[in-house]
Amino acid sequence: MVQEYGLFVGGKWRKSEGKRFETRNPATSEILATFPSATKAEVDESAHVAKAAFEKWKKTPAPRRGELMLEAARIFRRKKEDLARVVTTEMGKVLAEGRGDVQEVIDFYEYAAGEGRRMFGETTPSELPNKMCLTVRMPVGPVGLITPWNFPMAIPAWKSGAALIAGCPFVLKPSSLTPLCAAKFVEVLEEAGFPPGVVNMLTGDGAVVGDGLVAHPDIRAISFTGGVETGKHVYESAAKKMIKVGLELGGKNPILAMEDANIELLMDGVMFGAFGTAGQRCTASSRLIVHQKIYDQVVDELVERAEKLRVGNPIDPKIDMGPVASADQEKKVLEYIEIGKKEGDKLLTGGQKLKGGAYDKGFCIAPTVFAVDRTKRLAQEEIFGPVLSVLKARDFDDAVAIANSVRYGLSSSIYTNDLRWAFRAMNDLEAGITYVNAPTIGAEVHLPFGGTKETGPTDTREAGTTALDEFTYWKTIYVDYSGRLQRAQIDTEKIVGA
Ligand code: UN1
Repeated sequence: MVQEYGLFVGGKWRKSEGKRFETRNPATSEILATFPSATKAEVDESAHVAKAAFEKWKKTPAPRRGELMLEAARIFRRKKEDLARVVTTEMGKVLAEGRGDVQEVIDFYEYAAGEGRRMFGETTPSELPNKMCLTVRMPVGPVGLITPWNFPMAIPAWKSGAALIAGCPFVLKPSSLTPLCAAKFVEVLEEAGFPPGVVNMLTGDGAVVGDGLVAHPDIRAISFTGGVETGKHVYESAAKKMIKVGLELGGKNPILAMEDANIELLMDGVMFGAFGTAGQRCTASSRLIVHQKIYDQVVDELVERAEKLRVGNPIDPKIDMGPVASADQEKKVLEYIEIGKKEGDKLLTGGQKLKGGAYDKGFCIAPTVFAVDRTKRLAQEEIFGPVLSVLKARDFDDAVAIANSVRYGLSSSIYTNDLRWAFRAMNDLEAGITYVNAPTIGAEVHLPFGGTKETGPTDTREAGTTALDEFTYWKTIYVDYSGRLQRAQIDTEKIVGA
């Protein structure tokens, strides 16, 4: 019996008037559960419910909000293994990475809970006597969270954790490829005991639920992670309504390999960065920019390593890389492989869908490496699959020029033991994140996560204390306890006691 889920609105799972859709295991095609496509009326209702809940939630002291989040973190910890299996089964990343996804939820909820006892503002002297000035963060109101399928629990946790501690009820709209992960996530929040209406989840079409939330007058901020084209659309619609919008829109993240790099370390990093989560990360290492002096050696080792990766059902602990997430995703990646071939890029290994036996039921693509020229589409466009483009650089400056030649700017990395190159890279790479001697993935929850250029035009940052900026505005407060009218900029001669 396939489980049929409803919508989570106002603290209850409820039926929907909308059509149902299935979610499947991308390794086996097995149907895992069915979900409703919420209707416009249901979007309206959830926004109203969130708005009603806002009045109480914003008045709940932030440390109390944090206690509920700590309770949720405890439940996530207890259920970690089961939840990790849901991530692996529905999304297709290997189990170790599924566990990582859930661990990121625990880490961020614990971290954000603590923010309830900090959430620091500033106090500063007034220019007038017997007057004080301070700044406090205020919650913007109910918010909409639109999340992708590649980190199906971690990204909802980053967004919801920041919203909750800030005092904002939310309506989560998860990707239609991973609604089961989102439902399991919401079930934990339900068990933790958040007040009705603070946590809401609607599954369904982007055009109805996503657009509906962005446009709804009660929704006061949107946080979106996904592709650039959808991100532009969200940005435009949010601008029409003049609300806050946080965007995290992908990358074409480079690893720079300098001539003195530790090759063994580099190879370990490239394998994890490029082929972990089958390359389906905004932070995937999708370009390897190699100094000409070590280029041939690096390419040989890369091909050897890529060919050793065991691809298959990610629930099997012997497997290194799972399938891509869906038939559409597979089609898109295979199209890019064809584009590479047509544009004359040199296919070094992989380049095809894996077929035969169990492979015929899933969407496995061989780990693929192309030698690519810097202007080609495979060197410029985000593929979101197990396809790595290798580029040859003349020297450090050339490597940086290649790295910065794309429209994205999320993560970046350099492998070198020379301090000069390491520090210059930290300055010169146009990206929200730079790693030294580590691949482009590995973000920790207490540091800001986000990018520049088309990755993050709103300059918002998830995780870290910066996460609060997405869901709060600053209020500046002046308290005059002098008992008389004091005029800033005008009463300049007044001195205490005068
Ligand atoms: C993403 O790539 O979509 O280390 C998010 C990282 C992860 C999060 C990645 N924790 O970069």
